[in-house]
Amino acid sequence: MTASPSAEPAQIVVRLEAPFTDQKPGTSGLRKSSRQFEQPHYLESFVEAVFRTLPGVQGGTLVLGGDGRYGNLRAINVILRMGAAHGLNKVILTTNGILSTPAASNLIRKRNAIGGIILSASHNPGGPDGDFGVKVNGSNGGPTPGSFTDAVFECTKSLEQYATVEAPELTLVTPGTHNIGGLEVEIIDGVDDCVALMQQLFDFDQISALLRSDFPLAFDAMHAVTGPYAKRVFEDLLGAAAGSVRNGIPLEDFGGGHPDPNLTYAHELADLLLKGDDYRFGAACDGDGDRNMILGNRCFVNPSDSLAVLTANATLVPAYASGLTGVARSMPTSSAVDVVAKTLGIECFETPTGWKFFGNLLDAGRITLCGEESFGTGSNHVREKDGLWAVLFWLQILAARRCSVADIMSSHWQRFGRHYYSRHDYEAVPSDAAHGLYDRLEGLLPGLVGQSFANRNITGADNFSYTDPVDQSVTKGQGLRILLEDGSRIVVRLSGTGTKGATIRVYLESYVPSTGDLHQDPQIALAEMISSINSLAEIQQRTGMDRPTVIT
Ligand code: VG1
Ligand code: CO
Repeated sequence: MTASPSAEPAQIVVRLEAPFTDQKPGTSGLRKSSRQFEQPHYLESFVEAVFRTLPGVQGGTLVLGGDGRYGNLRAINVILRMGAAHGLNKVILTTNGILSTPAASNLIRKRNAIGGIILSASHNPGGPDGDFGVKVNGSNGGPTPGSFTDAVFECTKSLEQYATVEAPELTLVTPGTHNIGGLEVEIIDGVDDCVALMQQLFDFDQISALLRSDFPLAFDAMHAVTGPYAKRVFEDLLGAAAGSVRNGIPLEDFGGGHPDPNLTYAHELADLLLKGDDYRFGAACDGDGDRNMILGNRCFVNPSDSLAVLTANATLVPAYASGLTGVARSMPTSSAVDVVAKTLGIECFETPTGWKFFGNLLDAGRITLCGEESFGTGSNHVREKDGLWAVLFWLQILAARRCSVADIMSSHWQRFGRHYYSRHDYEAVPSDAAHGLYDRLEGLLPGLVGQSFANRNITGADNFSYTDPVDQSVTKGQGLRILLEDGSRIVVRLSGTGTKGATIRVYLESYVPSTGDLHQDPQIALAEMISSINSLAEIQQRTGMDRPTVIT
């Protein structure tokens, strides 16, 4: 441990020539290109607004880290200096500034911090030509609510100056304690606390017995944040073969890849599992470690189904052995989990897209598990989705049931029926074209009820609005829904995380009961709905794209 001398550093007030007007956070924090973040004072403006808005900064403890992308260490040092100027008492950092989003959530809770700042643009590419992002979490460990991000945005729009101090750069290579004036900077190993939490939740001996049997697994960290965590957990502690964790060293540009664990961007892993027979289990996580993709031999697990399977099998995990209080899913996520919740006799909530909407339900003890179709699953152990946790949950189920991933899916559908589901993403669409398409479709909605669509009647069409059951706050305009008479539905949304043009997301869902055909290709099962929404929304004409960028 080293303690640097703590002479009171000089306070500096920097005046802005003009405020920034574009610092509105999206679905998950402020996300912009690295170049935008490199403009003089850009990061500082947002951080100043955060420090002025977040309760408890004076004398408080803050957790700080990121997914290791280009700009991470620079941003950490900027925030440390500004934190010192704003009277923070302590900042908890992790070695090399590497901290996954769920690990940050855990640290905030464990160390009674006022919150955390996570430097990540999640699954967006990194590097000088990629994206950077800043997420702010509150004292419960979860993403701050819309009321907070709105207040931060308002503050940035009229910001005249920010405060910082002079201090030498920290390199964060080794654990230790430093001081910047009255601010204590504690650097810890970020993996330890996360591993300890996982060991409390899961039966590591049972999973280890599985992994030490004939059960080769491949985990793809995509050169992003989960590498060090995954190596410790899967290889060092659970006994998976050395090399099971692939692309395990975090790189500033994620090795040039797109750290989004789906069939398109994690195709190397997908090919290993879906086209070959060397592995029984495969998983990948995203840039900041909160997403997960689960694969079995010749089997892709749709994330909506994954949430349903975890719910149905939760009592196999020690932490959930006594059952779940309730579950929640985001609106575009399929209703597969609803059917399980009904069978279990527990509450099931439908929230808007984004993890922040689960926070109140988790804090109030109304739900134990929650998830989104976008490869996010989590529980009340933290207040973020948690990629590694989801992988361990699946391994625990496999260790207890000793069957293949494909068997688990088949038996699940035989019991609950199958929700055929797919998401079609049209990325980097010119903003005007995307908004034109969306606005036109919204305008059509009132006239759609009673009309025929994909050989079914439309029974409802609206823009989803949510009333939080805990604090009664209302969130409107969360996505266009077209509901069909047989429970099928189509949802159209514009992404709130993209940085290039606009991304249109089309979500398709259709239920087949356990007596129906359970083993179709979802693109075929949903084909009629796909072509109907394409023509109704004029997707091809308006985007100029003849197929989606990503199909899940
Ligand atoms: C996307 C997903 C959403 C998720 C969000 C943040 O948002 O659809 O489900 O919560 O990313 O995840 P959007 O607005 O682009 O559809 V992460 O891993 O980027 O923090
Ligand atoms: Co993420």
